[in-house]
Parts: sequence; structure tokens; C-alpha cells
Amino acid sequence: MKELETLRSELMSAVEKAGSLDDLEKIRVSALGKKGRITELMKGLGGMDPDSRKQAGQSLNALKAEIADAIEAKKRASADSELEARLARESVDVTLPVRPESEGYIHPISQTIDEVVAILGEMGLGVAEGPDIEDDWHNFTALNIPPDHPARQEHDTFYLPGAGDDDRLVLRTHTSPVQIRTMMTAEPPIRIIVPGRTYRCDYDATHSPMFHQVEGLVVDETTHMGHLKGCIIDFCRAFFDVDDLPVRFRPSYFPFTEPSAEVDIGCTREGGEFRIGHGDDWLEILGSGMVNAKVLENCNIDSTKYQGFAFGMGIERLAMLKYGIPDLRTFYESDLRWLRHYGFGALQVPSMVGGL
Ligand code: 2NL
Repeated sequence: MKELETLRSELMSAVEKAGSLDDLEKIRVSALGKKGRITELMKGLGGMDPDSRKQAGQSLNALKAEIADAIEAKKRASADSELEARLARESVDVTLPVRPESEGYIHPISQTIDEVVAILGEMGLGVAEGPDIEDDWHNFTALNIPPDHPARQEHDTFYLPGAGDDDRLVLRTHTSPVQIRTMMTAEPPIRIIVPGRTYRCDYDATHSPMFHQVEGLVVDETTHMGHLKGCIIDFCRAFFDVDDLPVRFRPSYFPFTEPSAEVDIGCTREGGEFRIGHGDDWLEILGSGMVNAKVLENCNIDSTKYQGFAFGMGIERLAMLKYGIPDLRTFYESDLRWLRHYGFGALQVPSMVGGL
């Protein structure tokens, strides 16, 4: 009996001290399991005389029930407190701000278009768009591009099948036909930017058959070369985020502008790399000019009353220069690793942050 009492207090205190459901399970197995201490004592009953067996049997059964109850009660309490601890530990603070998730990336072409549109939009130019498939007149004739101009030759222009020479359709070779359509339908003053896809039959390290352009057009009664220069100088400085970026206008020729100027920005060239900003070198960035009077007249705008300036630039080239992308072809490969490297998070317009 004394032995049972010792076993009882030993087991009860072990149950008392048990810190987890695991501990309790171990105690249960050690006391009531197949080879448990109480089980072993029960096995010993068989060798006793009937009186002792009866008494010892009752005591053992009582101890067995008591220990089983104690373990069960403690298990329940322990499970409750473990759940409570877990609830406290894992509670969700619904007031915390949402973690940023990377859902996708803005393609550098889209980012560059957004930046150009943001800068020129601040100056009062609105976005105009038009079809990728054009007729010969809007893409060439209206722009004073004569029939024998090299740009009209088969190898530069994608012609759509099925039409004769006069009414043939083309994939637009520049975004200018959108300006033509705008001048045909809107009254001056006109202030537009035209971003979009353009197509030329050309493919090598620096040319893709589909590429992007942004062109600008401003037409009003008093528009002059000074407006062209101011607009373009401010644009270049905001886009490349260099306040005193040197900008040079170099005489040039385009059939649709007269006079025409190509625009260079200052840079330094070290080895194959160049840095935009100050330096003793120049980098061509866009073409521009005063809208040729013939083009205004082709669109039924009185060239004795109105003048305009226009400019055009290649988006891929701007993006490559600004973001240090070395190979034009990578723009269209849809390689996610490339996009993760060169792409942008949502709603990022760096030049709006730094430049304006
Ligand atoms: C370049 C040159 C230029 C224009 C585009 C234009 C459009 C109309 C009338 C007059 Cl409707 N001009 N656009 C003018 C000068 C240059 O682009 O090198 N682009 C990549």
C-alpha cells in the first residue's frame, strides 16, 4: 500500500509539472501503457492470494482511474492554454498596411512613353492616337514625301496585299499620319503628342520591324522656332533629369518640315560607354522643324495665318540611353528575367519626381 501511495504521489506530481500535451502523453504511457508501471502491477495480481488480490485490485483500479482522470483533466487544460497562446501569437493585425506584392512590371517602352507623355502633358500637349494601318496619302503624300522618295520604296515600307498603287494600304512608317488626321479635323490651336507603334522593313542589332515613336505637333497663329526650341530644350532636360543639359540644334532636312533641325544633347564618351550631361561630345536624340507650309495646305490649314512646329523621336533609343539597355532586340523577347531587371514597379515616373 505504501508503495502505491508513493507511485500515486510521484505520478500526480509529474502530471502537475507536465508542461505540454507531449509530456502528459509520455506520463500516460509510462503509467498506463502496455508496459506502464500500473499495468505491470496489475499483471502481478494473478500471483496473490484472493484476499490480498481483491484489496490490491481495488486500490490499483482506483489509482488507475485517478491517474487517467488527472491526465485527461490536465490535457484539456493544457490544450486550452496552448490554443490561447497560439491565438495570441498568431493574431492578425488588420490595421497593418498591406505588404507590397510584386504583381508585374512596367515594360521600359511603356515607362518611357509614360514619362514623355507626363513631361509634354505638363506643357499643355494632349495625347492623340490613330490606326496602325494607313493609306498612302496620310502616311506619305500629305507629308510632302514625293513618290520617288527612298522611304516609299518596297524595302522600307510594309504594304498590305490586295490593292493597287493609288489606294494601297501600309503599316504606318511613322506616327505622323495621326497628326495629319488631327489637322484635317481639328481647328488650330493644335497641341498634341502622338505615341505609338510604327513599322519598317528592317531588322538588325539597331533596327526592329516594329518600333515606337512619339511625335509632337503644335499649330497656332504665332507659333515660331523659339517655341520649338524652348519646348525641346525643356523636354530633354526633364527627361534626362539634368537641369543644365547642353542641347544643340543642327540644320537638317525632312520633307515635312522647313526649316528642319536635328537635336543633339551633350555627353561624354569613355570607351564604348557614354554619360549624358556635360562633355565634349554630342548625341543625336530627335528630329524637328517648322511644319512645311505645303503640309499645312494639304490639311486645309491656311499657311498664311498659321504656323506650326513638329518633332519626332524613337522611344527605344530614348529608353536605351536613359536606362542603359544595350541591345534593341531584347525589348521584344518577353524574357521575364530581363523585365525583372529593367522593368519598373507600378506608378513610377522618375522624371516627374526629380525633373519637374
Ligand atoms: C525623326 C524625325 C520628325 C516630324 C517628325 C511632323 C509631322 C507632321 C508635320 C511635320 Cl504631320 N512634321 N513630324 C517632324 C520633324 C521630325 O521626326 O527623326 N524621328 C525619329
